Amino acid sequence: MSPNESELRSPLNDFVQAQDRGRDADNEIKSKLETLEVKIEKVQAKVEGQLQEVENKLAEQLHGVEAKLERQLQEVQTNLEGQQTKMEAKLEDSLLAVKTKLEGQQVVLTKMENSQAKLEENLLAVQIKLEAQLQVVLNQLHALSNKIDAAKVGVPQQAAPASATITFERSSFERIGTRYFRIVNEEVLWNYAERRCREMGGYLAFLQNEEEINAIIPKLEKNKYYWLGINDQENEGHFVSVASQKPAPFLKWAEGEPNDSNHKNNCLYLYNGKMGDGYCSGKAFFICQADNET
Ligand SMILES: [Ca+2]
Ligand SMILES: [Ca+2]
Repeated sequence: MSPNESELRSPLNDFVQAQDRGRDADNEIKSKLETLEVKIEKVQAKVEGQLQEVENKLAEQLHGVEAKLERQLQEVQTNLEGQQTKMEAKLEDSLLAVKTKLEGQQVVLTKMENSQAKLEENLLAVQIKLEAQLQVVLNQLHALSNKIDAAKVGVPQQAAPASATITFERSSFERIGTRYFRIVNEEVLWNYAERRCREMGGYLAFLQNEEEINAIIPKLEKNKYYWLGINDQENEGHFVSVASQKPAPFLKWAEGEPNDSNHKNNCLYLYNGKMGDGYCSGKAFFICQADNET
């Protein structure tokens, strides 16, 4: 080997050695890198595992919260429904109680009305009986007076004329205008007034024209209702005279009348010179007439 050669060999060797060393270093780095990679993979797997765990836990908790909320909602709903049912039941009870109470009051009212009607009927019967008795006594007195008169003038006794009763009854009516009337200042139902006039031998009166109204007004009390013998009980709006059974030929309505209030105004009254339809079950004074012309 030439010195040159040996001189050259040394650096070459150095180079080769250096190269070997470099290779070793490379291998080492590579191996370290591989180890690192494995470590990273492990960490990654671990992190992924933990993440999954956290996710699962969260999902579980969420589920739990949802279920709890649903339960609470259900509870609230059940509670509300219960309260509603309770309130409904309570309301129904109260309504029923009120209804029962009202019905009870109605029964009492009906009973009272019935007993009042009965009482009025009894009173009417007694009054009619007394009036009939009075009539008999008056007739006897009248006959007796005739007898006395006949005895006084010395003529033979005559039986009292058959018309004596009528004559007497007529005498209780007064001439107002061209006809005979009797004004009774006693407040009674329309039916009763109608009956009373017939008991007296007349009819519940009707006024034929303006002159008769003008003639009778001074005999009547102001602001008082007087029943007249006209009604539309048979046929609504068709006012018929109870004396003649004919349609009323003359009507002088007050303002707003006739209004058939509540479909129950069927009996005619006179009030301050004008007429109106009133409740037959109301009470008023009344006027009788002796004839049945109208
Ligand atoms: Ca009517
Ligand atoms: Ca009326």
